[in-house]
Amino acid sequence: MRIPFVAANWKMNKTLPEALEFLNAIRGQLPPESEVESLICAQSLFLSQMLFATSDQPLKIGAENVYWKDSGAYTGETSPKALASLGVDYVIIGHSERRKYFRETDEMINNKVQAVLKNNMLPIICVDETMGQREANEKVHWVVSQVIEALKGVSPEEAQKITIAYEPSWAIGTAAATAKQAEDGCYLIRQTIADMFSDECAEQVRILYGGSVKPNNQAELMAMPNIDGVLVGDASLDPAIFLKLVNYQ
Ligand code: G2H
Repeated sequence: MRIPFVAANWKMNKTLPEALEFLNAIRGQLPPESEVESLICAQSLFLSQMLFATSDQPLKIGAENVYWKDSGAYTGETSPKALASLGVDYVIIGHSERRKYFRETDEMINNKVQAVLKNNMLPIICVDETMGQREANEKVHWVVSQVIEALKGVSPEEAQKITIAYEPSWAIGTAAATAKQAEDGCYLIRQTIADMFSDECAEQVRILYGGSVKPNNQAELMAMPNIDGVLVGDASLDPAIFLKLVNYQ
């Protein structure tokens, strides 16, 4: 059974005091991990303090990006080995903002996926689709190829531990996809996993929808058979709204 997953992507928001104030505000109000897995992904520079502040809470802490080499002369990058040493659980990889503003390619994303798995963390791989591609009916090719490229060299045992987030960039920060549009994208991703690995593996993989998720559209999205959770940006920045999202049941 796939446990529902509510993941916050704070992006480049909040200072350390603001992050700690948020964590204090949600303390003691999170659902048990056996019912809903709750995650906050934040800027790497204060993940260690966030982990320390939530060590007794049913909350996972994740990074928003990482480099693929464990060490070396890569000034300014974040090592996956160093992230893992903090106790970080998840790393978002290939968010559309990274693909767009930082020119991340499928090959770079694949390197990062492998580095995260090698360091015993779990990747949340984002796959994107623009409105232009949707209108030109290129969605199938585009989404499928991003999944295939991201998972090159990944073993079936590793593949079943990953999470994939379907985040059509036409729905980010504006109006969400309808539940049916989101389900179509997530279904396509699950079929791709089944084709690459096996039906059993596809049954294990959690697939999230991301793009303008709010408490008022979350339940409908998460009721879809292939949507196991949500990756939430803007709405996750307010503690009261985050609590609504994780306690949606
Ligand atoms: C998509 C999403 C979180 P938002 O970027 O990854 O952000 O919920 O603000 O659309």
